[in-house]
Amino acid sequence: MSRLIVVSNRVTPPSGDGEESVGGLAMALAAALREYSGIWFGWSGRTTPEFTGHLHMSRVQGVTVATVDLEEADLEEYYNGYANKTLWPLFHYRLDITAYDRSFGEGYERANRRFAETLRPLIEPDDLVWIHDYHLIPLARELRRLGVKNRMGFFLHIPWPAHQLMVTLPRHRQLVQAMFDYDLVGFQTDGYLQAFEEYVTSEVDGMRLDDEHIAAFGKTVRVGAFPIGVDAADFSRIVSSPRALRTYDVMAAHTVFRKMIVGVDRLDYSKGLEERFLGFERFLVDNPELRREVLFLQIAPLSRESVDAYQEIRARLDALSGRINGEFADIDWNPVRYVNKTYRRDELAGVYRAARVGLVTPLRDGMNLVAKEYIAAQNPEDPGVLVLSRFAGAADRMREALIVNPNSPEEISEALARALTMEREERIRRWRALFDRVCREDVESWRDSFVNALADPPRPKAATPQALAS
Ligand code: GDG
Repeated sequence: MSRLIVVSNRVTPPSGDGEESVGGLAMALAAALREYSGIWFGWSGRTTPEFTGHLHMSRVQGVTVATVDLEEADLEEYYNGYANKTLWPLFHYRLDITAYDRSFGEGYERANRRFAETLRPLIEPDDLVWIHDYHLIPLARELRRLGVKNRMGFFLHIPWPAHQLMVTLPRHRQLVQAMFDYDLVGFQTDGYLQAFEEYVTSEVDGMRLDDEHIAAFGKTVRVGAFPIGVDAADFSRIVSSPRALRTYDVMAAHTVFRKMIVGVDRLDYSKGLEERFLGFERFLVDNPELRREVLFLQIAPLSRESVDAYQEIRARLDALSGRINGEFADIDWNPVRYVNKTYRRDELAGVYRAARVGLVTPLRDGMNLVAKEYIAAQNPEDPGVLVLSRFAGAADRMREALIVNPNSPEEISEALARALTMEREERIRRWRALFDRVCREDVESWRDSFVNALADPPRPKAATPQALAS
């Protein structure tokens, strides 16, 4: 079996003490690398005044980890800049806060070049190279420039935006062209893959050759939808760990005579937290008889705090939760409990299990792993109900959830009322179908289907001269 080299911006292997970092990508990659011998390469999370290219090598929980420090300017222009102020908002349909700053684009190219130069000596001839996410789109191009001939795959964890949004990005063509230096490009859903195809066919005269291949810029790339999953078996196991059980008991004690609604999200404007709070407020107004029977717990660990938009949403959520509690609280009850702390994974499992409703309402989300974790953690005899945004990639394959438009407080309110009053029989029926799929389409099957496709591609039909020339 070939060695696997996984590359992602941040490298956060499991620490083994339950204190894993927050973020879907880290969760998934830690699980993916457990099975393969190989290397996980990325940014150390540290900066130096000048770039040195010095590699830090270590071995953590059976995974060889190689990291490099970046220069301070890289942090500003590449990470906080192009990645998190340009591509993240644009790909999540937030044109209004997308920054198109030329220095960000230059920093992005520079950081990708530096990653390529540092990674190059670690790559052996038979290695498969699997590059992750929007921070690193041009990495294969830079590695090819340095002579790397290995098979290289790219997986995009976030949505691919509609054509008309994509073209608002200066130098969008160069960014897309860089994707054709991969052998395989994976998206979370068929919808994102279609949006990519639409860009390529209408903007740069590319063409689809067959079910799995697209040609443009004189090259052919294999493409596919590879919906990411969670480590469902592990989640079902940790839900009965001592710490998960204790957390469950604590939550149950705090919600005697009440049902808990839970949301768990990195504090990010794409997650629809404001709209969710407004939907919950609507529910309180519309359902006076259910009002005192519920408690809404929102866990939202802080992220990307040096980006202004994240500070702004934090301030707005503080105000909104205060307003709702101010309006509805009683001497023995606060409707909203809003916390910005990070919890251990086993504690989260206990919280999910204690919640009658999992409220997952992003405005846009590549997949959303919380929806799947919530399902994995439920008690089969008395499961809760998942309320899920139609704009999460997860909604494609989780139709037994109550699907809502997160922009509509009325839809959120109605779904909450329905979830809270749903008979056990219906809850079990819906949960069973969701659970079976979450277990089948887990992180292992995601990893294996991507790596197998990368290792062993079917031969594409020959591209037409027209497509190859464009
Ligand atoms: C990106 C894409 C895609 C949250 N709070 C705590 C905590 N978390 C964990 C959750 C979950 C992960 O963070 C969040 O994953 P999501 O998938 O919901 O979202 P993103 O971080 O935006 O991930 C997303 C994903 O990549 C994978 O491809 O699904 O669409 O945006 O695992 O449990 N974990 C701990 N404490 C917390 O307080 N330990």
